[in-house]
Amino acid sequence: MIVRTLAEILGTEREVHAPNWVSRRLLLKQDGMGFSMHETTIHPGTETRMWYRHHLEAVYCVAGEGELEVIADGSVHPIAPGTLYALDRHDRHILRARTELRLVCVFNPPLTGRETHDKDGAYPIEDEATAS
Ligand code: 9YT
Repeated sequence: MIVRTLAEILGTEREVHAPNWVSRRLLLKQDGMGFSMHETTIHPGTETRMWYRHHLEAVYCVAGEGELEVIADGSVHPIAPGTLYALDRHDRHILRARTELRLVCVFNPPLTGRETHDKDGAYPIEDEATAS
């Protein structure tokens, strides 16, 4: 059984900062669940372009206001508490935070720890990460 709190993660290796966000990685590959689970805070006024080529991600908003643009069709969806989006087609997308967004994010396959976005807004798969 794993019991863990956000407070335990703050300031540790499981807290990863990027220019537009900070990700607290509650569950990682090494925890053996088959997925990783993070609490991600997106900074207000930011726009983040992402394309998780190697991962599926589901995102559930618990606080804040923003919007999600799907590049393929140009559709724009409001993001607010209670809204989930799932990138089931590795969709290229842009996330805009009007206010600070607090999101619960799940990745399959699980992240291993310190990943941050590459130039395309992707995370590497493990083989790429260990090769570089
Ligand atoms: C919504 C999103 O993907 N934000 C980027 C950070 C990512 N969720 C993470 O690593 O926690």
